[in-house]
This record gives sequence, C-alpha cells and structure tokens, in this order.
Amino acid sequence: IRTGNLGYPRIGSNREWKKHLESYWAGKIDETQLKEQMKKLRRQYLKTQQEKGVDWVPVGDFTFYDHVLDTAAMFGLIPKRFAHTGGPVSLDTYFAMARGNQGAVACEMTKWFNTNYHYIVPEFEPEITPLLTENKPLKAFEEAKQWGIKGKPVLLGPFTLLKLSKGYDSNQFADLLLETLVPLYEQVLKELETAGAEWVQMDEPSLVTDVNPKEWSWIDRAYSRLTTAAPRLRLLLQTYFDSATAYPSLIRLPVHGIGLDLVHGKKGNLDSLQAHGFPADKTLALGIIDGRNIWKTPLAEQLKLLEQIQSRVKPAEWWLQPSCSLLHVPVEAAQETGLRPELAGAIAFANEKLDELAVLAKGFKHGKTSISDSLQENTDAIKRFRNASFRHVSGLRETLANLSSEDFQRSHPFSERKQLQAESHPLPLFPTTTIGSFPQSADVRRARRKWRAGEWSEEQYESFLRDETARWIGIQEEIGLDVLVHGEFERTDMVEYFSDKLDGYSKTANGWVQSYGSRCVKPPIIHGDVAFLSPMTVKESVYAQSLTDKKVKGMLTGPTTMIRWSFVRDDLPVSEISLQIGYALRKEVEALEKEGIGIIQVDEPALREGLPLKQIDWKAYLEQAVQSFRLATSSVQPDTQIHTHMCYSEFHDIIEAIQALDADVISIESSRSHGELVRSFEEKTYTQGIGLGIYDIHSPRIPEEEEMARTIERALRVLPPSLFWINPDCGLKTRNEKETVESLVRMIQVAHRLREQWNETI
Ligand code: THG
Ligand code: ZN
Repeated sequence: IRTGNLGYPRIGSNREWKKHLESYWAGKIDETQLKEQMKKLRRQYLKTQQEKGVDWVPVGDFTFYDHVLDTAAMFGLIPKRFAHTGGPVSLDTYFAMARGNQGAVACEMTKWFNTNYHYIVPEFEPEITPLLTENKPLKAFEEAKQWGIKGKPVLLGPFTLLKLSKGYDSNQFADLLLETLVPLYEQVLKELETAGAEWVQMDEPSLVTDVNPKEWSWIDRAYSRLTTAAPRLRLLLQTYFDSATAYPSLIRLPVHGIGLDLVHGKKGNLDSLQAHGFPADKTLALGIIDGRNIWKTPLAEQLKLLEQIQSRVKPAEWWLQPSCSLLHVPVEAAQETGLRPELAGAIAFANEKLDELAVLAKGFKHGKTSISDSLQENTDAIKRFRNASFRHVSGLRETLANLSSEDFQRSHPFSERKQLQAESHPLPLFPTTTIGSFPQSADVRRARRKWRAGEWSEEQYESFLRDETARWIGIQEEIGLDVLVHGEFERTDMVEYFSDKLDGYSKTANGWVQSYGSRCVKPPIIHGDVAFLSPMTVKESVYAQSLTDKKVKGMLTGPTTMIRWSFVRDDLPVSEISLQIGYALRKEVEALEKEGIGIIQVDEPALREGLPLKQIDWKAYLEQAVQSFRLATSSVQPDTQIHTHMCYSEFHDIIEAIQALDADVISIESSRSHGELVRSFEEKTYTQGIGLGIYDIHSPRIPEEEEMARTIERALRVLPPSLFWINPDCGLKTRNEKETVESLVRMIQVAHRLREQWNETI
C-alpha cells in the first residue's frame, strides 16, 4: 500500500504565490526574480509533502496561473492574436493569454467542473497546428529529482483537455483527440519514461460526466496508444468530483492504475466496485479524504470502508489519496487560532489532510490498533464538535418541517403582480438599473483597512460609507437611472458579508483558496444551523432610500450561492441547509419590505456553476435551489418586486428552473454571448421581466451606443418590450468611477432612444 497526492495548493500558507505574481505584474520584480521565488515555493511544497510521508508526490501540478493554461501552452494552443512565433511560450505571452494585453483580449475563463476554481479555456484555431513547445511535466520531474524526490508527473489527460477546449466542431473531436493530441502526449510520455519516471497521473475528471459510447471507443484507442508508446511507464487514470460514469469501460482501459473518488462519488463508485470488481493487474487508487471540504476525516469510518472494499476486490496494489487535488482547500488549519475550540478541533486543511493520509495508510497496513491513539483523538474531536451547543438552533428544524406549500408561493401570479407593481411604483418602458455594486475604489478599500486595523472608529467608518452611498445616489440620479442601489460599499465578498451576520457561520483568518489566477476567496464555514439574527442590510438600504424619490433596490445573496461559496457542514443534507438559509433570508426580505423597500434583489450568481456533473442529478439540485429561493422571496406583498441576478450565460438547459424561481425580474450576465441566449428565448418561453446585460463589465472598455442598441434590437425580436429591462451584465465593483459613469450615461442614452422608438409603435 502506498499513499499519493493529486495536487498541492499553489498559493502558499500566506498567499506568497499571489504576492509574487502581483509584484511581477506591477513591475516590482523582474522575470528572474519571479522564477526564483516560484522555484523556492515549489521546493517547499514538495518537501512538505515528502515530510508528511506522501509516497507519490505530484510534480507538474504547480503553475504560474492555471494548469489548464499550462497544458494549452505546452501543446502550442496559442491563439493567433498573441503572435507567438514558436518555441517555448514566453512568460509575457503566457500571462497575456490569461489576462489580455494591449493588442489581444484574454482567453475566456470558466469554472473548473462544479468548483469555484476557474480555468483558462484552451482555443483550437484552424490556422494553428498544435505541437509540443516544451515538456513541462518533464522539467518538473527533473527538478524534483535534483531535490531528491522521485515525483509523479501530473498531466491533464487528452480527453478532458479537448472537452474543456473550444474552437472546434463536434465532428472533429475524434480526429483532434487521436490524430492531433495523442501524438503529442506520446512524445511527452516517452520523454518522461526515458527520464526515469515510474508513474504518471493522467487527470481525466471529464470521465465522471456523461460520456457516450462513441467517446468511450475513442478514449480506449487513445489510451491504448499512450500505453504502447511508453511501455515502461505506468499510467494512473485519475477521476474525481463524482463517480466514474461507465465503470466497466473504465476498468477495461489498458492503463496500469485507476483513481476513484470515494468521497464525492462514494455511492456510485462503491456500487461499481461491488458489482464489477476490479482488475487484479491494476493499481486501485482510492480518494478517501475529502479534497474539497475542510472537515477532519472520520478515520474509523474510512478504515471500515476500506476493509469493506478490501473484502471485495484484490487489485495489484492499493493507493490511498485525497479525493482530488488539494487546490480546493486552504493550506494549514493549524494557523486558525481564532476559531471556537470545538470547530478548530474538527477541521483539516491541505497539510492536515496529508497527515491524516499517513495515519490511514498505517492503519490500513498494520491494523486499527497500530493507530489507536490517533483514532481516539480523531473520534473525540469529531464528537466534541458534533455535540457543541452553538451548532444547534432550537426549534428551527421543527419550523422548517412545518412549512406548507403556501410558504413557497407568492400570493398572486406574475401577471397580476406586474399590474400591482406598476401601480405602486410606476416605471418607464425599458426601465434602467444596475446589478448592485459600485466601484470599490482605493478610498473605499483604504477606509475598510483603517477600520479593520482599529485606526478608524465604527462611527468614522459608517459615516464614510454613508457619504459614499449619498455620493453615488447623486451620481445615479444625475445619470438618470430608474431603479437605484446603495452601492454595497460595506461589502467585500458578498458571501463573506452575509455569513458574518448570520448565525451558524464562522470565518477563518487565513483560509484562502485560489479562485482564478492570483485572485483568492476565503470561503466562510457553515458550522451549524444557519439562522437570522438581526437585520443585515436594512440600515444601508433605508438610508439610501431616504436620499431619493426614485426607488432603491435592496440587495441580498441567495441560498444556493451562500452554500456554493462556503465550506458546508457535512452532517446535514444540503437541501436542509439550503432551506435554513432561505428561511433566514425570508426574514431579511420581510424586514426590508416593512421598512419601505419595495424592490428587493436576491442574487444567485452561483446557481449555474453548481449544476451536478451528471445530468441525472440536475433535477434534484435545481428543485432544491428553486425551493430555497422561493422560501426566501414568497412572503412579500404582490406589489413588492423581487429581482434576481445570475452570472454566466449558459441558461438554455435550465430555463425552466429559472422560470420556476418566479422572480419578477431577472438580470443575466450575457453580453459576451448574446446571440446564443436570444436563441434560447426563441425556443423556450420565459414569461417574466428580464434584463439581458447589454454591456460587458469585465472589460475596462466603454461600450458604444450602437453596440448596445444592436444587442437590444436582437433581443427584442424574441422578448416583449414591456418586460425588458436595461442594465449592465454584472456588478460594477471592479470598475473605476470614470468607466462606470461613462458607460452608464451611454446606456441611458440607448434607453431613451428606445423609448422614443417604441412609445410610437406601442
Ligand atoms: N465571491 C466568492 N466566490 C466567487 C465570487 C465572489 N466566485 C466566482 C467569482 N466571484 C470569482 N471572482 C472573484 C473576483 C475577485 C476576487 C476573487 C474572486 C478577488 N479576491 C481578492 C484577492 O485575491 O486579492 C481578495 C480580497 C479580499 O477579500 O481581501 O479580488 O464574488 N466567494
Ligand atoms: Zn454577475
């Protein structure tokens, strides 16, 4: 029995990685210094893993930005616009692909499966012939060898790479896989074999999604060729994030080992092992420690699970592993000294997870008694946490169990609400609004820093926030927006903001995980029952409303997003947690309404990204998302207008669920793929108010009026003008004031022109 790791966090226990990168981008250090610093980090990460007793330490998982981008660069998938002239990709070209430069827009970025990590989307272009620009895993392997570590190179497998890429037609898939990519992978593997590598981890997480039989035959051919090309090398085909979809096909592949996720794909993979066994000539790598959440592994339970599997299958060799790369958890829980002791005792970040792995392996090899002290400690810590009184809100379970269907249902149908809302707060045709946040300027960030550092009193900070809101209410009025917002200057991350104010959440001091590039998030921990304590946004919204005769929209974050962007307790079904949050938000919605806020937005930016990886699981997920949203928003008067907002535009296949939210208005991030979205609305009906974002806030470019007008014109061929709102496609917190104002002024111009046009025709 051996232990393996799939990937280690890049960011460092104090986000050193982020700081080096940002220093380089700011011109404070040069390329040599950056590379020097990064090499130090790599060495430290490898040494840490080695010291923790990991037998198979991954190499090549480290990156300067994103591992999918690395793979694309390695195979020469450099879009023409970056004018790459061959050979190894320069650091500047590499970063230009990730972040754009003067002459070329950045490559697209999207979510890595159902996580909160984003990867850079590789692009195939007909004019670009893929080729090996440099053997990156080989370099990583050689480097580790110098440090006395025989690493396990990690490669993103060809099937998943192609699945995650764009720029080709589905009928080219087999050809690109077998004729274009496989030969390049063959070369990489041969060179690794020559260098003395023993095992290579081929990451193929796409094998847990819905793979069709034709695709399986191509995967089979691809891996047959790869194993033949480097016969002395052993390939471990690694799946994660869910159970292997076509297990019998998977175990027939001519590879030397297979990695299964026994945490996030537990039921499916156990059933498969039970039903189909496992080949006696292959290594079985079991993901037994949760790589995506922060709870201590229940060691006794997992040992029992292993024994159960052991009684059923006899693989050539056993490996124990985390369920996926540890990229998705923070580095070190030992640093978290500010948490409640019961909670602190119950969590494990990347480093602690590797300790657990060593203990489990020992127990598996030498029996439970060989680790009895660790087992006892682990069981006690988990029990102490489980029984901690602060985790339980009395009466909440009963309240939720007694909800009736009316609690999930607005009192009037949309058609009647629309009428009543128009009477209570009349708005012009094509009403204009924004998504909620205004620029988090240097002033705003400085104020927050001073307040956090204790240099500013609570009063000073609040007075600053009020002034900023007042200033922006003035700006919005002057621009001529119809529905105003207070600007969210009091919030950094919205999930962090609400989690600070709800019962049942804790926050860490340093629990960062990479979100994209150098950007990190610090997910709060749902440690117990979530409940409303006191109003969270009322003061800010009411103050903003007091400054204007226009309507001010209240701004909340919905239950599904509050869950997706947190570390969630694992002792209660997510459906139940989701209802708890929905119920807490319902009280906030009621509080806002009571104080005269007649338009309330409940954002669900993470709804789309949280879709399960197998379509068969979509229905349950969406039902739960819809239920909790409706619980939060259904108790208001019919003339209170509920808005929602979602990021990412691929809504075609979930439009029924979006309709079922029964929001009065939805705004969708869509400026980059308008055509597609409009086509969706041609094929499927959506009957409520809708604001298709008409310009892209992710770019500093000021949109042309003509562009926006064209976008709207196209949309109005399928959407009724009486339901159409005009807004940017996402919050404006990352833009500066000048860009924001100029863009919005043009947006309003467009709305005025439209009103003139349509008022004549209607
Ligand atoms: N909150 C959370 N998750 C998210 C988003 C969010 N996931 C998707 C998307 N939005 C990711 N976007 C970002 C955008 C900016 C930053 C992180 C994720 C960011 N982070 C600061 C950094 O790394 O410098 C952290 C600053 C801080 O809080 O001190 O800028 O909105 N949960
Ligand atoms: Zn958005």
